[in-house]
Amino acid sequence: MNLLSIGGSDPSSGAGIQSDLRTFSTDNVHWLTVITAITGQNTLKFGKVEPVSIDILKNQLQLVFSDFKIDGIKIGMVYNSQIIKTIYQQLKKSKIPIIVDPVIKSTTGGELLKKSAIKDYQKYIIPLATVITPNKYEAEILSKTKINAKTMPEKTAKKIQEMGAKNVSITGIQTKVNKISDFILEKNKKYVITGDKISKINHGSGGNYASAVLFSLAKNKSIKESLKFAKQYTYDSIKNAKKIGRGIVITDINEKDSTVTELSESIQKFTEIKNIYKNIPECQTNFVYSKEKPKSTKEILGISGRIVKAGKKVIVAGDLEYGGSKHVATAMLTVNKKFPQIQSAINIKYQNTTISKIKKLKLIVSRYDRNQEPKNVKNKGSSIEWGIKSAIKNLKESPDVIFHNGGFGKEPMIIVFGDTPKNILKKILKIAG
Ligand code: PXL
Repeated sequence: MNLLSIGGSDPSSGAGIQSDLRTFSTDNVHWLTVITAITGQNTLKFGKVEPVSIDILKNQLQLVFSDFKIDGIKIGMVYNSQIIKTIYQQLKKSKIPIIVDPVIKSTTGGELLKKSAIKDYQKYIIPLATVITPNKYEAEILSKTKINAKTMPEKTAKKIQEMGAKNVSITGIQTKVNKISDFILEKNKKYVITGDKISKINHGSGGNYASAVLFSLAKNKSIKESLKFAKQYTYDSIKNAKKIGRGIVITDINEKDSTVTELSESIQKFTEIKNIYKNIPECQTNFVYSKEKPKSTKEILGISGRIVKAGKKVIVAGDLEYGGSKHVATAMLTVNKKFPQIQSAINIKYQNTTISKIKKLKLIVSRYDRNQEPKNVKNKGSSIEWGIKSAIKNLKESPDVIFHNGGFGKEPMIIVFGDTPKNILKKILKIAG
């Protein structure tokens, strides 16, 4: 996926464009960049700022937009009114998610948005936002209201929303000791996301938060899911912050593969479903998840062993590995070629009661008949690919479930498909929970 970061250059690489380039590289994200200003700074102090000329700003925007398919945009430092208006002209008709990270002052005190440009920022940049992510200080400046230490900043968020931002997340509201909360105002709902506080003055956390929101939204996750994901991501980046220079620490991204994190969480939850052991087939269960557009089963994450039954308990035998599953991964890969949004699958025991539930729930279900399998397919060992292909041949929408009733010496099987492991869990809870 291609994400575009519009912002300033920070030679310490703690924030700005350079910081974004360090995020989500293990998740196949290619960052495109449009530089608005060059700053001189280190971890001790802020030096000078030089905005780029409008001519080169326009040229960067035009060449980036005329070539690449862009899945989402983050706007950071914009500095002055001319830059603001130029960005607005380019983005005003955009349909992809835009995260606006209001960058006003650096932790070391540098001015990143000119006072004279605040009005134009409100008029042109804020309305572009799918989500705007000010901290408490930035929210106060943009809304010209003070946030009371005790109450949640609903009024402030509402003011920013009235300026045109679709969704507002005001971060870093201290509510309890050792806890830090974000106040969120969506179109018709408000809520608070609270997490543990780490008291570390750092360089980079605000930008990390905004790019994580963008990454998640560009993957079609909901606003709430994306903000929760970003909060955890930011927490990890602060926890992992490093003293690179002689001044404040620079946040660091744990290069934990998010595919691994998501799948292992869902496997854990799967094993905790009540009586789930009744759904484990003789050949055991595998649960797979892949990044976008896998080329082979080697690019699909699965359990190198299986999820196995041990009495009435279910345990995970083996580790998560790319290429860890053969059968379920092949089934997923085959579906993915026709329906690219399907990136996850699990196999469960065939039971008539399960099939009846699936049919009642009006899920999209298809089947294949192993007795129809041509001999050359069997000999080649490509039964699953053949079966799944024949099951989806006439489908117009992506399948939730594909099953077969078995064959000579072959156990019947149900495979559940979804875009993410979480989505699969939801289906499993309905049909087998
Ligand atoms: O984190 C805000 C930020 C964004 N962009 C640039 C910065 C800073 C903070 O210092 O320098 C270029």
